[in-house]
Amino acid sequence: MDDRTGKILRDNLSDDNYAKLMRLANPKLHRLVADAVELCRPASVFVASDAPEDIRYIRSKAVEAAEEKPLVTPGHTCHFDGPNDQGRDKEVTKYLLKPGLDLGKHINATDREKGLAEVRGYLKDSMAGRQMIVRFFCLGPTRSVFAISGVQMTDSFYVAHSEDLLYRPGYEQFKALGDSQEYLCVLHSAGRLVDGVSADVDNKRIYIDLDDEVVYSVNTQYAGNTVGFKKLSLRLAIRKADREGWLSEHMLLVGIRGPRGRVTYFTGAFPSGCGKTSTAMLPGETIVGDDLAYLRKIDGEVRAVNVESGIFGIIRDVNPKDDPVIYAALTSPGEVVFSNVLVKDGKPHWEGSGRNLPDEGVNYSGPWRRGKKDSAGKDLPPAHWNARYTLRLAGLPNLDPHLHDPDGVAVGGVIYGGRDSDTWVPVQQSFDWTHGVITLGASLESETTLATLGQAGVRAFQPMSNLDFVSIPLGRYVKNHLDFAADLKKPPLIFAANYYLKGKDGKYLNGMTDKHVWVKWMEQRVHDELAAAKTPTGGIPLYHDLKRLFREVLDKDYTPDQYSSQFTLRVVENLSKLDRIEKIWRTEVADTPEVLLTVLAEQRRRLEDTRRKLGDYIPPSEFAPA
Ligand code: OXD
Ligand code: MN
Repeated sequence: MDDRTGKILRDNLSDDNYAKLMRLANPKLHRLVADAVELCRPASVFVASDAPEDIRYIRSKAVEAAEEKPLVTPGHTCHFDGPNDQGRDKEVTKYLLKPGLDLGKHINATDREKGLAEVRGYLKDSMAGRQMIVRFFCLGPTRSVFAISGVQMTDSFYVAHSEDLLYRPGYEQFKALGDSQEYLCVLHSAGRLVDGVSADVDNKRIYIDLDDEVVYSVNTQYAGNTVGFKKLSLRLAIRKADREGWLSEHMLLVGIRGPRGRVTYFTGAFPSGCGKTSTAMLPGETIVGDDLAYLRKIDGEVRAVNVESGIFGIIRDVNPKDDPVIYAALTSPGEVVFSNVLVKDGKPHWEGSGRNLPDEGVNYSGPWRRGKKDSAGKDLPPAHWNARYTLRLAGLPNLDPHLHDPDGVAVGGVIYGGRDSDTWVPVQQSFDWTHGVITLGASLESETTLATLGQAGVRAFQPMSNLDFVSIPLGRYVKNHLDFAADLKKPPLIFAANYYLKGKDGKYLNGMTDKHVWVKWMEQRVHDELAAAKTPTGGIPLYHDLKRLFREVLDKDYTPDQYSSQFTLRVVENLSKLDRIEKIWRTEVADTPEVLLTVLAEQRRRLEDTRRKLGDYIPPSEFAPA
């Protein structure tokens, strides 16, 4: 350690905390902590090991500092973010790039020197009077080829506590790997607080320095902007995966039970707020993860792990009928942090819970009663659309036994899905890996939700549901997917799901629980047990298979009319979608792989030929089993 670093650390850390840091023999880490101390000037520094007393300390400080308020159910607390800090802020989330580097139009970036000066300017003295917490985590199972270490420095006990629920402890791993590891680093300050809430949200910045692999986040508390190992390190992991030949994805990981006790694993990429967690939590199935997955090829198979070990989920519409397992976890004693819900008499409330909402209480806007308006004069909802819960996977009755398996689980299928009211059928399977990556993954669109700030309900390009986090040129990102499994004897099958298709009357054509039938169909397709009808865009289920599955899975009748309206091929909408997607890949992305345009052109030709023969809207009965 150089003299200057040593002096800063000795002057600012108590003996105990200094010793904990020094046990990690990594000079770069010591410099990073010293730099953060010098920049942010905290009153003290707490270095957290994996010891239960350190974790308990953080949990109790989150309450003592009033960042979380205890609720009546033991273990439950509630945190509020400010009214303008209720979702990921894409506008102010940027990559810092050296001159000459360009990630293309779809990726938000700024000049490195300028950006560093700006964000470090906001971080200067930001922790005055507060404690800086230094925490270590392991992304992916420990002692695994998938594992990546991470260190977070933050002045928010809420952030540090949430991370404890969401990630595997990493101090011991960090110690074991010492100087022989690459790791990710996040520096966060909530900035000036008024009533426990970040006050300077206009100066919110989330900047990702691709050079030093450091993420800076300031003047915000919303976990999507501050819990560094969620979306912030996803961006750095995508670069690492690109260098090393694996994939870092915005994907759930779920085990689906098939006939004769078989379990088949699926990854699923859905944009935020589009059914990802509820797919991972389907009753009777097993959850490995609900948000982030690393995928590697091992011994000729695609294997995947959950980067995390907890859930930061959208609470809206969690009710005993649609999400029984989560609902039970949210209403029983146990460690849960609620955020931006309505609190009345120490109990959390949210929309779509199946219970009546009270007419008054406290929410992110302060005391609330029905009819309260926001600054634009609009009715303030009781709980925010993006209100959340944070909990550990451990303890959930449906937890998959392989969550911490160092080899991960073998992936049988990949699902892409967005919020699409008018184009894709509820479920379809691509013809092969390349066709799936291009026409399903790279062609994904989704209507925006309030998981990010801005207008909801606008159709947006969302390749692999990962556009917000891609940190390499987009063409290269897709090429990595094309190359990844194309050389495997049996690559995972690729499917698309659309839970949000509407009929002519504007009503959803499916119930929330129908997704369970689609994944059961996929499971049997992976094992070649069911036929599919071949349409110009992919394979779709046959009526009699769905009729059986609706009865078996949901104990529901499924009529030929339902099948026909849900699985009618909407040629007009599919062609318009191709126009939009082709235009983007042709004109807005500089390094689009040639094969992507060829495969889209083939899809167009198939759609146009079929349209000439069968018209604009083609019922599924017109398509023969392949
Ligand atoms: C999330 C998100 O919180 O994608 O998972 O916003
Ligand atoms: Mn997500």
